[in-house]
Amino acid sequence: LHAIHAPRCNRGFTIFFTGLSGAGKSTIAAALRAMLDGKCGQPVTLLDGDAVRKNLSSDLGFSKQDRDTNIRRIGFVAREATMRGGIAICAQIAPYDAARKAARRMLEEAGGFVLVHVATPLDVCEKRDPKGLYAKARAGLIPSFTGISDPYEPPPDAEVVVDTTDVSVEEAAEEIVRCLVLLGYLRTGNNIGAADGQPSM
Ligand code: ADX
Repeated sequence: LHAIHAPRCNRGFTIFFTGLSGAGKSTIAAALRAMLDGKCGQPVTLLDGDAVRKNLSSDLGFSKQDRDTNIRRIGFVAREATMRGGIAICAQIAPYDAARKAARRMLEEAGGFVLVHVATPLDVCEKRDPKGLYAKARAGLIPSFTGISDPYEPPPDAEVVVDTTDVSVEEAAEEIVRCLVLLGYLRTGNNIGAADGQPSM
Protein backbone atom coordinates (compact mmCIF):
# COMPACT_ATOMS: atom_id res chain seq x y z
CA LEU A 1 0.00 0.00 0.00
CA HIS A 2 2.82 2.40 -0.78
CA ALA A 3 2.15 4.58 -3.80
CA ILE A 4 -0.63 6.76 -2.56
CA HIS A 5 -0.12 10.44 -2.95
CA ALA A 6 -1.53 13.79 -2.08
CA PRO A 7 -5.25 14.23 -2.14
CA ARG A 8 -7.20 15.59 -5.04
CA CYS A 9 -6.83 19.38 -5.14
CA ASN A 10 -6.59 19.45 -1.32
CA ARG A 11 -10.33 19.11 -1.19
CA GLY A 12 -11.63 18.27 2.24
CA PHE A 13 -13.81 15.28 2.96
CA THR A 14 -15.32 13.35 5.84
CA ILE A 15 -14.96 9.63 6.49
CA PHE A 16 -18.07 8.74 8.46
CA PHE A 17 -18.20 5.38 10.23
CA THR A 18 -21.32 3.53 11.27
CA GLY A 19 -21.72 0.16 12.98
CA LEU A 20 -22.65 -1.60 16.19
CA SER A 21 -20.84 -1.09 19.48
CA GLY A 22 -17.79 -3.36 19.47
CA ALA A 23 -17.75 -3.67 15.68
CA GLY A 24 -14.28 -2.13 15.46
CA LYS A 25 -15.08 1.44 14.37
CA SER A 26 -12.79 3.24 16.83
CA THR A 27 -9.80 0.99 16.26
CA ILE A 28 -10.09 1.18 12.49
CA ALA A 29 -10.60 4.94 12.65
CA ALA A 30 -7.44 5.34 14.76
CA ALA A 31 -5.44 3.15 12.36
CA LEU A 32 -6.77 5.14 9.44
CA ARG A 33 -5.80 8.39 11.11
CA ALA A 34 -2.28 7.07 11.64
CA MET A 35 -2.10 6.08 7.96
CA LEU A 36 -3.29 9.46 6.66
CA ASP A 37 -1.83 11.87 9.20
CA GLY A 38 1.05 13.87 7.84
CA LYS A 39 1.13 11.82 4.64
CA CYS A 40 -1.31 13.62 2.41
CA GLY A 41 -0.82 17.25 3.31
CA GLN A 42 -4.22 17.63 4.91
CA PRO A 43 -4.93 17.95 8.62
CA VAL A 44 -6.79 14.92 9.94
CA THR A 45 -9.40 15.42 12.66
CA LEU A 46 -10.58 12.33 14.51
CA LEU A 47 -13.96 12.52 16.22
CA ASP A 48 -14.22 9.29 18.15
CA GLY A 49 -17.65 8.37 19.48
CA ASP A 50 -16.60 7.85 23.09
CA ALA A 51 -14.56 11.07 23.19
CA VAL A 52 -17.45 12.99 21.63
CA ARG A 53 -19.85 11.52 24.19
CA LYS A 54 -17.49 12.53 27.00
CA ASN A 55 -16.90 16.08 25.81
CA LEU A 56 -19.13 17.50 23.10
CA SER A 57 -22.25 15.47 23.96
CA SER A 58 -21.93 14.76 27.68
CA ASP A 59 -25.43 16.16 28.14
CA LEU A 60 -27.00 13.57 25.83
CA GLY A 61 -28.42 10.11 26.37
CA PHE A 62 -29.40 7.41 23.90
CA SER A 63 -32.96 8.23 22.91
CA LYS A 64 -33.50 8.62 19.17
CA GLN A 65 -33.71 12.37 19.64
CA ASP A 66 -30.41 12.52 21.57
CA ARG A 67 -28.64 10.25 19.10
CA ASP A 68 -29.84 12.48 16.26
CA THR A 69 -28.58 15.56 18.11
CA ASN A 70 -25.24 13.82 18.67
CA ILE A 71 -24.91 13.09 14.95
CA ARG A 72 -25.82 16.67 14.06
CA ARG A 73 -23.10 18.00 16.37
CA ILE A 74 -20.53 15.61 14.95
CA GLY A 75 -21.59 16.65 11.45
CA PHE A 76 -21.16 20.30 12.34
CA VAL A 77 -17.59 19.83 13.59
CA ALA A 78 -16.74 17.60 10.63
CA ARG A 79 -18.06 20.26 8.30
CA GLU A 80 -15.74 22.87 9.79
CA ALA A 81 -12.73 20.59 9.17
CA THR A 82 -13.96 19.56 5.72
CA MET A 83 -14.67 23.10 4.53
CA ARG A 84 -11.12 24.07 5.46
CA GLY A 85 -9.69 21.31 3.26
CA GLY A 86 -9.12 18.83 6.05
CA ILE A 87 -10.04 15.20 6.53
CA ALA A 88 -12.54 14.47 9.29
CA ILE A 89 -12.84 10.90 10.56
CA CYS A 90 -16.00 10.32 12.62
CA ALA A 91 -16.53 7.02 14.44
CA GLN A 92 -19.92 6.58 16.11
CA ILE A 93 -22.77 4.08 15.96
CA ALA A 94 -25.05 6.43 13.98
CA PRO A 95 -27.88 3.86 13.94
CA TYR A 96 -30.44 5.91 12.01
CA ASP A 97 -30.49 6.17 8.23
CA ALA A 98 -32.14 9.60 8.16
CA ALA A 99 -29.52 11.17 10.44
CA ARG A 100 -26.71 9.66 8.37
CA LYS A 101 -28.32 10.94 5.16
CA ALA A 102 -28.63 14.44 6.61
CA ALA A 103 -24.92 14.33 7.52
CA ARG A 104 -24.16 13.11 4.01
CA ARG A 105 -26.05 15.97 2.36
CA MET A 106 -24.32 18.58 4.48
CA LEU A 107 -20.84 17.11 4.15
CA GLU A 108 -21.04 16.40 0.42
CA GLU A 109 -21.77 20.07 -0.01
CA ALA A 110 -18.77 20.91 2.23
CA GLY A 111 -16.38 18.81 0.11
CA GLY A 112 -17.04 15.09 0.29
CA PHE A 113 -18.54 12.28 2.33
CA VAL A 114 -17.57 8.63 2.51
CA LEU A 115 -19.76 6.31 4.56
CA VAL A 116 -17.93 3.30 5.99
CA HIS A 117 -20.12 0.53 7.39
CA VAL A 118 -18.23 -1.62 9.88
CA ALA A 119 -20.61 -4.52 9.40
CA THR A 120 -19.28 -6.91 12.02
CA PRO A 121 -22.37 -8.97 12.95
CA LEU A 122 -24.09 -8.61 16.30
CA ASP A 123 -23.15 -12.08 17.56
CA VAL A 124 -19.46 -11.35 16.97
CA CYS A 125 -19.69 -7.92 18.65
CA GLU A 126 -21.53 -9.46 21.55
CA LYS A 127 -18.98 -12.25 21.93
CA ARG A 128 -16.18 -9.70 22.01
CA ASP A 129 -18.05 -7.37 24.33
CA PRO A 130 -14.93 -5.23 24.95
CA LYS A 131 -16.68 -2.93 27.42
CA GLY A 132 -18.98 -5.54 28.98
CA LEU A 133 -21.96 -3.52 27.79
CA TYR A 134 -23.75 -6.30 25.89
CA ALA A 135 -23.82 -8.44 29.03
CA LYS A 136 -25.29 -5.52 30.94
CA ALA A 137 -27.78 -4.79 28.18
CA ARG A 138 -28.90 -8.46 28.12
CA ALA A 139 -29.31 -8.30 31.88
CA GLY A 140 -31.57 -5.30 31.41
CA LEU A 141 -29.13 -2.94 33.12
CA ILE A 142 -28.70 -0.69 30.06
CA PRO A 143 -31.98 0.23 28.38
CA SER A 144 -32.18 1.07 24.67
CA PHE A 145 -28.90 -0.61 23.81
CA THR A 146 -28.21 -0.64 20.09
CA GLY A 147 -28.68 -4.09 18.56
CA ILE A 148 -30.28 -5.51 21.73
CA SER A 149 -33.14 -3.25 22.71
CA ASP A 150 -32.71 -0.36 20.27
CA PRO A 151 -32.65 -0.35 16.46
CA TYR A 152 -29.68 -0.35 14.14
CA GLU A 153 -30.60 0.46 10.54
CA PRO A 154 -27.93 -0.97 8.22
CA PRO A 155 -26.97 1.64 5.61
CA PRO A 156 -28.02 0.95 2.00
CA ASP A 157 -25.62 3.64 0.78
CA ALA A 158 -22.21 2.83 2.30
CA GLU A 159 -19.24 3.50 0.01
CA VAL A 160 -17.20 0.94 1.94
CA VAL A 161 -18.30 -2.12 3.91
CA VAL A 162 -15.79 -3.88 6.19
CA ASP A 163 -16.45 -6.80 8.53
CA THR A 164 -13.78 -7.32 11.17
CA THR A 165 -14.81 -10.93 11.87
CA ASP A 166 -12.00 -12.29 9.71
CA VAL A 167 -10.11 -9.12 8.80
CA SER A 168 -7.46 -7.35 10.87
CA VAL A 169 -7.72 -3.68 11.78
CA GLU A 170 -4.80 -2.90 9.48
CA GLU A 171 -6.41 -4.73 6.57
CA ALA A 172 -9.69 -2.94 7.13
CA ALA A 173 -7.96 0.47 7.21
CA GLU A 174 -6.02 -0.39 4.06
CA GLU A 175 -9.24 -1.40 2.32
CA ILE A 176 -10.71 2.01 3.18
CA VAL A 177 -7.61 3.79 1.82
CA ARG A 178 -7.94 1.79 -1.41
CA CYS A 179 -11.55 2.92 -1.71
CA LEU A 180 -10.57 6.54 -1.06
CA VAL A 181 -8.16 6.26 -3.98
CA LEU A 182 -10.81 4.67 -6.20
CA LEU A 183 -13.29 7.39 -5.27
CA GLY A 184 -10.71 10.03 -6.18
CA TYR A 185 -10.19 11.47 -2.70
CA LEU A 186 -6.56 10.34 -2.55
CA ARG A 187 -4.03 10.05 -5.33
CA THR A 188 -1.51 7.28 -5.69
CA GLY A 189 2.22 8.05 -5.55
CA ASN A 190 2.80 8.70 -1.87
CA ASN A 191 3.52 6.57 1.15
CA ILE A 192 0.22 6.29 2.92
CA GLY A 193 0.12 3.11 4.95
CA ALA A 194 3.85 3.21 5.57
CA ALA A 195 5.50 4.45 8.73
CA ASP A 196 7.51 7.66 8.45
CA GLY A 197 7.18 7.92 4.73
CA GLN A 198 8.93 4.63 4.08
CA PRO A 199 7.36 2.37 1.46
CA SER A 200 5.36 -0.36 3.16
CA MET A 201 6.34 -3.14 0.77
S1 ADX B 1 -24.80 7.19 18.63
O1 ADX B 1 -25.98 6.32 18.56
O2 ADX B 1 -25.13 8.52 19.19
O3 ADX B 1 -24.07 7.29 17.36
P1 ADX B 1 -22.30 6.83 20.02
O4 ADX B 1 -21.41 6.19 19.02
O5 ADX B 1 -22.16 8.29 20.23
O6 ADX B 1 -23.84 6.44 19.69
O7 ADX B 1 -22.08 6.14 21.44
C1 ADX B 1 -22.06 4.75 21.53
C2 ADX B 1 -21.23 4.30 22.71
O8 ADX B 1 -21.86 4.68 23.92
C3 ADX B 1 -21.12 2.78 22.73
O9 ADX B 1 -19.93 2.32 22.13
C4 ADX B 1 -21.17 2.45 24.19
O10 ADX B 1 -19.86 2.46 24.71
C5 ADX B 1 -21.91 3.59 24.83
N1 ADX B 1 -23.33 3.35 25.15
C6 ADX B 1 -23.89 3.57 26.36
N2 ADX B 1 -25.21 3.34 26.34
C7 ADX B 1 -25.50 2.92 25.07
C8 ADX B 1 -26.73 2.53 24.44
N3 ADX B 1 -27.89 2.52 25.09
N4 ADX B 1 -26.68 2.17 23.13
C9 ADX B 1 -25.50 2.18 22.50
N5 ADX B 1 -24.33 2.55 23.01
C10 ADX B 1 -24.32 2.93 24.32
